[in-house]
Amino acid sequence: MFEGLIDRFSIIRRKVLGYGRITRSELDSILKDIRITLLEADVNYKVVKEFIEVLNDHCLKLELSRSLQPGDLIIKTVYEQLIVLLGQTPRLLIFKPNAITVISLLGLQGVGKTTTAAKIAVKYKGRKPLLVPADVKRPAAYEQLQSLGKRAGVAVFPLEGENARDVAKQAMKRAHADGHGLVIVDSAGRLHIDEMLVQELVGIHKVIDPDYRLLVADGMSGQDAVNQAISFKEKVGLEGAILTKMDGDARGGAALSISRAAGVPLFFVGTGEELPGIEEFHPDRMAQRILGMGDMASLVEKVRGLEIRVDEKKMRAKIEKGDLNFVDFLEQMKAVRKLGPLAKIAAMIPGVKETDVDEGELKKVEAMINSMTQQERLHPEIIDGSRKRRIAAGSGTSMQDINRLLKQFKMARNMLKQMGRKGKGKLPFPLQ
Ligand SMILES: Nc1nc2c(ncn2[C@@H]2O[C@H](COP(=O)(O)OP(=O)(O)OP(=O)(O)O)[C@@H](O)[C@H]2O)c(=O)[nH]1
Ligand SMILES: [Mg+2]
Repeated sequence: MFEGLIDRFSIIRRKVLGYGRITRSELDSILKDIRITLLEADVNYKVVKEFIEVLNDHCLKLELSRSLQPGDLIIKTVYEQLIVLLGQTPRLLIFKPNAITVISLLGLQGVGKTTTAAKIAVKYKGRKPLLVPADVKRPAAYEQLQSLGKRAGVAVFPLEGENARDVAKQAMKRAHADGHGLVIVDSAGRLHIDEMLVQELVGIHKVIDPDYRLLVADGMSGQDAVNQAISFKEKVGLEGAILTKMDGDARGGAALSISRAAGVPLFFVGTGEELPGIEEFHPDRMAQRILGMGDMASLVEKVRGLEIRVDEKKMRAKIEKGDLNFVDFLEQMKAVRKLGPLAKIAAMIPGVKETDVDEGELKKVEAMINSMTQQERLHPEIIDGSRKRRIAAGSGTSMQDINRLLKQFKMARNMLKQMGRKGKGKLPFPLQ
């Protein structure tokens, strides 16, 4: 997400932290770099102008000349102001305890409404969601929702009738009767915001009385997404927005502008075509990510969300004794893989970029371990020359690859042993 923006900010950050003294001219140069970076990321120019002015005011109040580390003060200020720009506090869905929470998803054609409806249903499956197809224009739309609902294992209200408003009305009745705690209404998209669409949405909202009217917009469409938010908010009313396709080459402009320029807070971002590809939007975490400070909180939550059950006690004892083996290693690797592509996960760790992780190399490692016998995995020290040759042939790798893997494994094992002995704090990811 936002690779270009993150790269530019990490250069700025290094430059700022490298200054021993920051006077007016250095500050001007820093602000200029930030301005250009934001404009290149397609952030609304008015938002950029205001942001730079605010930063300037705040920086002038810092006692830069007296500080031994003026760069830190600037970075902290940029971080704080970025959080404000991104909407300050995370907007989370609040569920009513003894009533149905109703979400209406609306937006233009092809932005990801139907997919997002299913993603939200999966995320809050415990609330017994009901997916409602209020898209009667396109026959395939209902089938799409139905098949997504099936994959997600959640109920989909059948499309009865030709009027979206009637479908929505019947669906609400059903939701009450069947004890659903969450209703997600997927509406039809159009190429433009026209009067028909507005009337249809207003009509649906009258019968479902939504708690959240959320605009779904394509994160890659930059300022268009912001303009859609402005129009829909004015014509239909909005509680918030969801930006999809942030896994693509979205430059960041929409996410950084929408809250300030449209007055519409961001609730979620879509990060993939698959059903788990949705994340709550946390301004502080996003600011950390943009500034290259890593995103440990998101990472920890992701790991928790997937409930990887690693027997920590057992693992810790093994590490302390230094008898970690390739079976444990493979298990860990598989557990981490469940979270998604390794590169994406690694990019949440401070100082690691998505491009730093060579998936090919990791697949090779997996192939080599798979070619070992169980005995070899449990006792890597028995792997001698002829075993190495066999493993290399079996995994389509070379002797050098095997030697490198064994050497790295030994180093990692010793390092973990030392860290484990210290006994303080948590084990490093993914063993925590
Ligand atoms: N990469 C990626 N693709 C997404 C994401 N969200 C949706 N898509 C894809 O975008 C395309 C359109 O998604 P839909 O959910 O059908 O969009 P829609 O807004 O319901 O479309 P209409 O009902 O035709 O207006 C599909 O191919 C989805 O797989 C996302 O977060 N990332
Ligand atoms: Mg749709």
